[in-house]
Amino acid sequence: VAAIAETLAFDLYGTLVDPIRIWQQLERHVGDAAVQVSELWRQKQLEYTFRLTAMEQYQPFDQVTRKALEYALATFEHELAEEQDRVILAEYDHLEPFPDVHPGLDQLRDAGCHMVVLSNGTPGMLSGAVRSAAIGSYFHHLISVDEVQTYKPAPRVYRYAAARLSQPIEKVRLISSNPFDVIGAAAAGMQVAWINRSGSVFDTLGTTPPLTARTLTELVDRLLEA
Ligand code: LAC
Repeated sequence: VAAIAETLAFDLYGTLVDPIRIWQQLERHVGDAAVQVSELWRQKQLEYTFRLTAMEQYQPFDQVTRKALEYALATFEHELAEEQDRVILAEYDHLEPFPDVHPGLDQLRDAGCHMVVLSNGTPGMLSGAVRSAAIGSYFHHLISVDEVQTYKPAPRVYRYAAARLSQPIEKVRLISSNPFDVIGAAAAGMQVAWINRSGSVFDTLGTTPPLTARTLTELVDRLLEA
């Protein structure tokens, strides 16, 4: 295998593990509304992080995730008993990896990439998620924004990650499916790659990154060409 001498910082939710497929666990509680609830849950979760950052405040991601779930359920006129709520939130630490994740990470590791996770999740959420998805061994560190008490896409997050890696920021590449994360990392001076599994339109707030791939296995080819 040809060598790729890169330091890669991976986003977690939406990039390595799928936060929408949790609708399968929601279905027995909310029936047909499950997909819509899971989508609104994710949307509200991110909106709350952006708002906290704008307010220069911080609440840990597990709390933000719980509050966003309550909002999404209430919107579809569902209220769950505390125990059901707890069960669903526990499922959030067992999200499924996308099918290309294991083969992609295998190839990137074999090519010599130095890989870490950089995520909004709390340290507990990160270790739970990577353990459940069986991807922990690929990563040298699980870097949580909790260590700087502010959310992506604040530049402080990306600068902190580069400092943790003892690398100049322009030597680190953020790998994310979330355009807001890609644009934020690029604005802070990182290299980036966008994983666009669903063939979406990139956010018009920024320019589509030159390095875009549909899957992590395709990312390997793109990095070899670069
Ligand atoms: C994360 C969110 C942004 O993992 O998906 O940081």
